[in-house]
Amino acid sequence: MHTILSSATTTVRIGPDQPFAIIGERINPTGRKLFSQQLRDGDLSRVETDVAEQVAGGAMLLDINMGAPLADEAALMRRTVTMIQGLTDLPLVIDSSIVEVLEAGLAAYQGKALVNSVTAEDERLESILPLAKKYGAAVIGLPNDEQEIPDEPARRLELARKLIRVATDTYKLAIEDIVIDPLAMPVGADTRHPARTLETIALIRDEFGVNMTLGASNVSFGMPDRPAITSAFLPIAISHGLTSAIMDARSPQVVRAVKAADLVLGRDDWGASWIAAHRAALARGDDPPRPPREDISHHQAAGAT
Ligand code: THG
Repeated sequence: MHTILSSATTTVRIGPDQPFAIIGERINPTGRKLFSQQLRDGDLSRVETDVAEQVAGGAMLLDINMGAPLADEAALMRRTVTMIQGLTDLPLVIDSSIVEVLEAGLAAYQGKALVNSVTAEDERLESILPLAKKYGAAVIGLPNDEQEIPDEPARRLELARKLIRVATDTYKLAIEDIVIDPLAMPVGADTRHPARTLETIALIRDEFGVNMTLGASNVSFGMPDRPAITSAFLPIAISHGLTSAIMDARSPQVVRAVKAADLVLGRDDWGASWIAAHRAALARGDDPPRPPREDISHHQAAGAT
């Protein structure tokens, strides 16, 4: 099953037999005081850097969220989508909890976008799925009811089932255009959260085989050394059936973990991408991804005694 997204010029295919789709999370004011203030002032200058850094890091799509408190989110979404489409050919994910903002983004967008997101609540399904249909977009479905996120994987599966049924039967979306978010929550809030997400991923893969995405940085939120946690979580999630993630594409550690997962799960024929990335890093003069020399001599010294 392939979810095909595009900009005016570039197509990205998401699927279990494809390289894992890295969606850059960074164009989002959550937790960024200065960026929030800039957005309230209508200043989009920071977006240019955020696009460049994520493209350089390996983003294959970009999530765009303009949810700064007290800002004109619809106007910002319209301007930002237009501006980013002049900076990069990567397809975009239009991220908002406000229907009018999603529509503003979709109206400005050239290509086939991914709408982020719709929940399993009737009123949300009724307002957002027709929009996705009207603009020929794909949509991320969150298996939560009311404002509650169910703990039980079986309940999340039930809500995913409802989402998929309503989207395909009532609104005639193609099942390929539905991407389910199994819901990733901070391990720091409850260490059982990641296991619930992983179990949900496996259940959804087994019943529907649809593409899935999640907010990978949510998992490590509030914890020290976030990249190490995300780098452990993502490859496990990928082996359970996750096919994309909204993640920090600027983190070499997290991006490498995903690329290594592609390699060992047979999604990088001959290791061609892995080796090409290594050669490109050498050509740029990047530090080689090896342990520091002191560690090596320490082990050698230990072995010698
Ligand atoms: N599912 C779906 N969409 C989503 C999420 C999800 N969109 C939003 C979010 N969750 C994913 N995006 C982010 C973006 C940033 C961070 C986490 C998730 C983040 N930012 C730093 C922080 O808040 O600490 C920023 C710190 C800084 O730069 O100063 O962690 O789950 N479908």
